[in-house]
Amino acid sequence: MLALEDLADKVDSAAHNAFAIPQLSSVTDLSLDQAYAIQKESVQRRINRGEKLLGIKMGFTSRAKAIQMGVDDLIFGKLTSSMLVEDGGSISLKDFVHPRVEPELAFLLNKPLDGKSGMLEAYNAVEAVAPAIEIIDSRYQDFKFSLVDVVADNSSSSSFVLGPWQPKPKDPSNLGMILSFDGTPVEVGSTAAVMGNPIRSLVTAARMLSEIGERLEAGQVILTGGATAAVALTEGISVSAELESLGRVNFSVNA
Ligand code: OOG
Ligand code: MG
Repeated sequence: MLALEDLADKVDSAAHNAFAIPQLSSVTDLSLDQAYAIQKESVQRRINRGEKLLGIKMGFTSRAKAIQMGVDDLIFGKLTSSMLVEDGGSISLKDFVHPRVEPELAFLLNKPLDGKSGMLEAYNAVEAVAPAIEIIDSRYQDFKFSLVDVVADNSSSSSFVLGPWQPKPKDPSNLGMILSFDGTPVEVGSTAAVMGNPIRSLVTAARMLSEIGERLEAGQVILTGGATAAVALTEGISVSAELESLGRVNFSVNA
């Protein structure tokens, strides 16, 4: 059994330097608790480099994502300041291993949420919503992993782009979303695909964090999970996500 700190170094270094590594589960047995401990250690390395914690991303909250990756347990990861790409900004593929994008609904909180919060409390804690694109990037070879591997790798968190914050809709549970490359739709879905209602993803994030003694805080951003399968990025494209009644968010990939 390798020390969890060594495994955290491994995933952190792979993410920081953009290279692929074998799955941790191919060299050692890990429990889910140990995987989250590795995630915590690796995020701590980012904080030690001066990054700020901005929020949480939820994973596998839609069937489309669970089927695509072959994992159907809900997971979370941490979002930090170095991951934020400005709306309309650009990225370079050399900073990633094999990045993919997925359209998401983001929430901004105006109060903390604990693990006992229900749907109404969670909705009331939402200050604003925004269309978002998550750029996921597994550090594992061929983008293949087991549940414990992906959790240890901060749930593939890599970058995210937020559109303009908007007042929350009365009902965010069935908003159409379109992911486009160079203006051509590549995935079409609905926020309904995210646990029937993205607010449920927020409730789940609060519950899962409370199980490890943490809490969602006011000012944090929650990415509620990809509503469609993720699509691989290629050089030189422009990527946009449009959410019904909430507008759009976009970025481009350098040629
Ligand atoms: C894991 C991250 C899943 C989502 O929105 O479902 C995720 C992965 O697919 O690599 O971010
Ligand atoms: Mg995601």
